[in-house]
Amino acid sequence: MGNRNDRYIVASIRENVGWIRLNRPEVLNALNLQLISELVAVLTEMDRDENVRCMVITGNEKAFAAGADIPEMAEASSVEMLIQDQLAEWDRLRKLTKPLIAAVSGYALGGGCELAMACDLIVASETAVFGQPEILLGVIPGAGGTQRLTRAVGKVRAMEMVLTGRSMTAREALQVGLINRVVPPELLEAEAMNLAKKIAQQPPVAVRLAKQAVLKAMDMTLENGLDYEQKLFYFLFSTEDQKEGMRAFVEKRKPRFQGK
Ligand code: DAK
Repeated sequence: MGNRNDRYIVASIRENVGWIRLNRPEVLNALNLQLISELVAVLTEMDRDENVRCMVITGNEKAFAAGADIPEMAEASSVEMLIQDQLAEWDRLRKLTKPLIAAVSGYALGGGCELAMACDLIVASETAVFGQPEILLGVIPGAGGTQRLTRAVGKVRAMEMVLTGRSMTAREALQVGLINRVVPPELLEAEAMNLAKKIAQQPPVAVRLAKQAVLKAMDMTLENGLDYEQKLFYFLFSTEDQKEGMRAFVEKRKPRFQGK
């Protein structure tokens, strides 16, 4: 990574894992425009960095992120919101090719919950709280809350959360399939790091295509999705990592993946 001079993001790379901390604790990591733009910039940079195989976004013990910055948007007009086009920044998250893990402790509300759901996996501490309270502010979720939450937990649960603003505990979120696992707060970072390292050890081209294929399952018919998967599967037979992976199995040894 080049030199970065971010105000609200702390980023580092360890053992092929890009670690990104949202760092605006005085307002529970409220996602103002600058924070979002710094976050997207660092993720884009890590996505291109061949030393990075997986990325983790985390916050602090009290908050992953308590949503978009309310004072920043409170007096905005529709036209100002439109021209600002914050969604374009958020949309760049969808273009990332490497797996992204959200490590959530404390509040993941509104845009914070949407950010977690835009990640590929979610690890949470027992203190995590997920919710879409936008209705209480006179609006609705604006960065995927009505769509990703519904796909993750089903219509009736999403409807209740979006219509009443009620949030979910980490245990509930685990039970309904919104998140991957729950751990005590002191183990959150280690758990997220272990999961990230596990992914970082896999053959990167296959990881990239696997991510793409699973995401496509969200918006393709089964027939088109199966077709898409098959093409990617055949393509992987042109990689050295496929040869190495299968030969290593036959030779009863561990594979050494090169990312080719
Ligand atoms: N924005 C700005 N500041 C916030 C904030 C937020 N979302 N959440 C908390 N803070 C600030 C508080 O104002 C307070 O600041 P000071 O008063 O100390 O200066 C500080 O953080 C600590 O908060 P509290 O004193 O309230 O702490 P508590 O423990 O008592 O309560 C809480 C924690 C999370 C229950 C409470 O702070 C809260 O209800 N916060 C608001 C949660 C919320 O409504 N979030 C949804 C925001 S709307 C878009 C994409 C996304 C979005 C919009 C557009 N486009 C693509 C266009 C997303 C919208 C949203 O997320």
